Amino acid sequence: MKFDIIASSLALAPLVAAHGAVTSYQIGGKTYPGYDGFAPANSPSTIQFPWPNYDPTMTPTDPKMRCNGGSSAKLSAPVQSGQNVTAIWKQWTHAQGPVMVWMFKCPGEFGSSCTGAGKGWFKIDQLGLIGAGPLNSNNWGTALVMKNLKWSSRIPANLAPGNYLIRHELLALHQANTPQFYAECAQIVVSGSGSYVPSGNYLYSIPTYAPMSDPGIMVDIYTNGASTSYTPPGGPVDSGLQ
Ligand SMILES: *[C@@H]1O[C@H](CO)[C@@H](O)[C@H](O)[C@H]1NC(C)=O
Ligand SMILES: [Cu+2]
Repeated sequence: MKFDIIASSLALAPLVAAHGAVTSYQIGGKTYPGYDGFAPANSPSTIQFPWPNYDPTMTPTDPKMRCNGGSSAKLSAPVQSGQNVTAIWKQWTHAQGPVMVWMFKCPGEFGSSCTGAGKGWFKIDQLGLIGAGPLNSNNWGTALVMKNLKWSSRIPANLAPGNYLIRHELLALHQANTPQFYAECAQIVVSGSGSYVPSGNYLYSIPTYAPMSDPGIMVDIYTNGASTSYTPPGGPVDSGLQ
């Protein structure tokens, strides 16, 4: 009987095999379930924006680029500045490409007034090549996600308190010049006594924070396999964040 159950659950999810999505979060010792796109439509309320499936977004201009399709969540999670947010993936299968973690400060409440629209996204964390790589190796941020199925980022200690979206983005580069973006968003309420929010050149709209032609997006990791240099698209983390 056990075999029957395994076989039928595999049969129901034939497209799941090659991709992935953030499926839960750990914050301050608590686990917050994410949305499960493969669950029944009455999936419980989550801190995460709903998303339809594990499929990649293939171009940075696609509206799905922002949060894999969703635009708000029913719940939010509290986090103190300086504390970590850990994203968990049920599965992840690509070992080449950067991990980028972004935040967006809501002008006010969550919901329709905080969908992540506008030039308000900034990075808090990213990892492209580990050490010297090279490009055709498994020395990449996403290889650590494949190994650990999680990614932990510190909410900057000096970040101004408020309602924020946090967006975990994996950019898979295993197909030459065919980038695959995987991004999910969640709602977090940051507390603390900081007052810093990145501005100017550190702020981006999603979509489209970089063009398809960006050298961090349009990459052939095989032809240039020995290269030891790679710059993730969307600029650096603001060094004013502490
Ligand atoms: C918190 O996140 C930082 C990266 O921002 C990481 O270096 C550190 O190991 C994380 N701490 C924990 C306890 O996971
Ligand atoms: Cu995939």
